[in-house]
Amino acid sequence: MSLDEIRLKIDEIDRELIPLIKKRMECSLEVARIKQAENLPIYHPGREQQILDRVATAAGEDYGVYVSSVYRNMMAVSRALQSDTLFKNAEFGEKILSYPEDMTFKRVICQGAEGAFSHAAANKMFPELTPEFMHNFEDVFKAVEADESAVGILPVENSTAGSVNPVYDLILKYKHCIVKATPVDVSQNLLSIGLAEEVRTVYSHPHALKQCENYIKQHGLKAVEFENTALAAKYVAELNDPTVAAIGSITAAEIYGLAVTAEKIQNNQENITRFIAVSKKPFIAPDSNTVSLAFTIPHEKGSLYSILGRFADCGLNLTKIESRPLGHGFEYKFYIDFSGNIKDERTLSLLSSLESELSYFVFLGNYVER
Ligand code: PRE
Repeated sequence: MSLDEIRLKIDEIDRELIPLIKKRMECSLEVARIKQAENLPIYHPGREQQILDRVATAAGEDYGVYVSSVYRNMMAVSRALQSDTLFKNAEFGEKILSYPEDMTFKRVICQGAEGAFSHAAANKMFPELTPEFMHNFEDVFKAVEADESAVGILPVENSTAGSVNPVYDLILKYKHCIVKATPVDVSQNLLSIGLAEEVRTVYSHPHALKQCENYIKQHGLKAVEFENTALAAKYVAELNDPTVAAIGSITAAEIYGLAVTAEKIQNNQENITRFIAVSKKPFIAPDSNTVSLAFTIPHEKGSLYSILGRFADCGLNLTKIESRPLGHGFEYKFYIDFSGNIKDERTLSLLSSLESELSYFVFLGNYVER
């Protein structure tokens, strides 16, 4: 048989399959109506396993695993169809669409000290406000929790050092609304009172030390972790010892009276940190372009795959996926960002469905990222 002939045969088989798939979907919707009336969950893992075992046996050794893969997908689609059609959570959509489009903050809160990269992020996102500094990340969340007019600035990811896991854990703990995000160019510099050649020890935040690992190794320096780049600069200025330096921003050098003895010492010259702004009260700007969510999924084969597939089916581009341990066994909460706006009907419908299907689902925000 030629390629064209085989393809004709496939087309013919597909023509036969479609009415059967549609018939199966109609049955699935009937099941959903019963489940809705009896308040039963959409997902029935026991029933799915029964079907997967049966079809694998029926398809035989050569095709069993492939046929069960087709069915695994088909049942994920069947669940999506059920929730899109019947379980659409109007309450969730109405709540999100009722959020205001803007908000005026009176305070902006960062972690660290003046001259920290959070300071630059705060100036970029809220230039009209003078930042206040907290000792650690959790204090930023607590300050936002206590004051609705305060917005908190937090680093979430660096292009060299990766995710800032403690911040992801706090996002999931406090569930504040993410209202803005921005990338900040991070140039690390050697800051001291003397010459670069005199330096033997460097103090900085663990991420900054990691970003400058090559420089530290090449110059045989002793690296000491400090809470924050700006606080390290402040400490080094107080020590007044030319053998000790901080790694941080040029602004930190200016603020604490240190000399910039070596510039741009980070391994990767394109070193960027992504910062977010969090608020206790939500707002969604009309031109928002990023959505953040957190959820848990059933501890079942293929469940992450099928959830992520739903985003792909809606044409949504995931820009971040992070998993954080739940604290018992190896179960995780997933945090995701994707490009989009919840005013898009398909996006809102997908989120509404997931909200009603998943046992834990948190909408963290839809905001402008630039
Ligand atoms: C179906 C879909 C979802 C359930 O998780 C199990 C099976 C299926 O498509 O076969 C149907 C259904 O909802 C059910 O049998 O409870």
